[in-house]
Amino acid sequence: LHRIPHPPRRLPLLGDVLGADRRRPLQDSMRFARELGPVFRRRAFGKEFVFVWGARYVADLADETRFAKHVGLGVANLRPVAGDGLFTAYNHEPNWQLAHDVLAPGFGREAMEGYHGMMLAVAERLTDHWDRQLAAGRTVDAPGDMTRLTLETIARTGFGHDFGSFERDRPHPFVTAMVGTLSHAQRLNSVPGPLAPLLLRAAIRRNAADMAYLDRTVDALVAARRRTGGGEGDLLDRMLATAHPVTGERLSAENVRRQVITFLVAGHETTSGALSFALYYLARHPEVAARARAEVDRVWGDTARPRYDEVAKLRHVRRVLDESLRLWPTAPAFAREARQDTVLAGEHPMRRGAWALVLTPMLHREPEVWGEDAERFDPDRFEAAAVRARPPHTFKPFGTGARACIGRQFALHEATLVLGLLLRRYDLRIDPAYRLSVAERLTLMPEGLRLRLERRRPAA
Ligand code: MNH
Repeated sequence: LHRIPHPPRRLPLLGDVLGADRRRPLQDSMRFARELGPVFRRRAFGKEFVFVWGARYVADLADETRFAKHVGLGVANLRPVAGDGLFTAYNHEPNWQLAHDVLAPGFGREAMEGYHGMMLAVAERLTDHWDRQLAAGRTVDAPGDMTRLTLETIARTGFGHDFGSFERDRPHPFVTAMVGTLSHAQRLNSVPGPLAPLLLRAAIRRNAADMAYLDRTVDALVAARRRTGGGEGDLLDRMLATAHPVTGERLSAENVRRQVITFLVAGHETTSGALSFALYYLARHPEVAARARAEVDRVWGDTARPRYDEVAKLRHVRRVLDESLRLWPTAPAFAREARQDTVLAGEHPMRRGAWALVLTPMLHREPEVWGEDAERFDPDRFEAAAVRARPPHTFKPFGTGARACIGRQFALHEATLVLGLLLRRYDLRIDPAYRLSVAERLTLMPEGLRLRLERRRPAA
């Protein structure tokens, strides 16, 4: 450990928190990364945290035989909310494998095809909403509306539920409570553990109320399904009724509750951010938007409702999305722990259980991989030939290994579909004075991003 660089100014008790931006810990770590290099450490409240972003080291951490997911920091702080749900489960908890095996088919091709029509219906609620804003001469709140869209999509496809997000002026209370618990989990890392009850008394009380609200929402949703019987084989049906293909075991009622919260949160917050950043870059780079739009026109033509298999054909739109996720991977870090005593990249000895945090936005800016112009937005980096030329494990917005994102295809399908529909229908204009500001609540979101729309052509 002593060979790993750390910031020069260290306080006896507080460590490296001096000058730290407690509201933006990720961007703060990115600053340290640029100063200190591909592996560095920060101390906070007597604990030492190791950060890794150099491509060589991340590739080594991706070796599943020697490393595994570590449930720590922000993820661990979500345990009271998401318990042993898929995202927050410890590797050794039997409920992880059980739920993974039961729910994985819910993200297979057949299931995805079944979601497509519902995704399209929700996207049309978005364009109806945007048409009304446009007619009223108003700009649109891009992150707010992307959150409306993605929450309705996961609620509808996963749970047959409608939050009515587009019929509300303010975010649904579920969203407010969720953002509350995510922000709280992040804030817990910025105070010394033992002092948290004292320093965050009011916040802890508010968090308890937020968690209770999430629980109540989910319990009502599950009770309704138990009353009315099956949906159409959606995630909730699988959670309630599907037995493990080998052991025949089912998820317990308490575990179902944790999974529903997990999917409602994990299933919309990061996709909303990804869509919002993509809209930001499209509005900032009209030439990129024009090229993507030309592709939509060519591939979809005037088809009002593109079919499932027509979405993946939007290759350039997908590259816009990938490039946005490169610069701002909306789940911006993941932790890896050593399964046994080992040496990271032949350099840094790690004991069994020792862990490091991968800083994805910095991995995605690693000059040796992405070039000296890594800060520049350029979807062509995801041309097939360029992708093939890059070493593996250099683009990791969905994490890695057995615990990587189960909703990856779901998110990519939904986001590509929606970007295609929006590009085809509107010109996106951004206030030239807007400067990208990235808000953090464990996940990333562009802050204060408003777009002015222009209708491109009459309704298809
Ligand atoms: Mn998702 C895990 C990013 C969309 C459900 N997700 C992860 C991880 C990352 C991630 C990174 C791994 C975290 C870790 O190693 O600690 N997820 C994303 C991003 C998007 C996303 C960037 C959108 C863009 N995720 C979705 C969607 C769903 C979903 C959509 C559900 C419908 N994600 C999950 C679940 C896990 C996860 C569940 C935990 C999987 C596991 O550990 O088995």
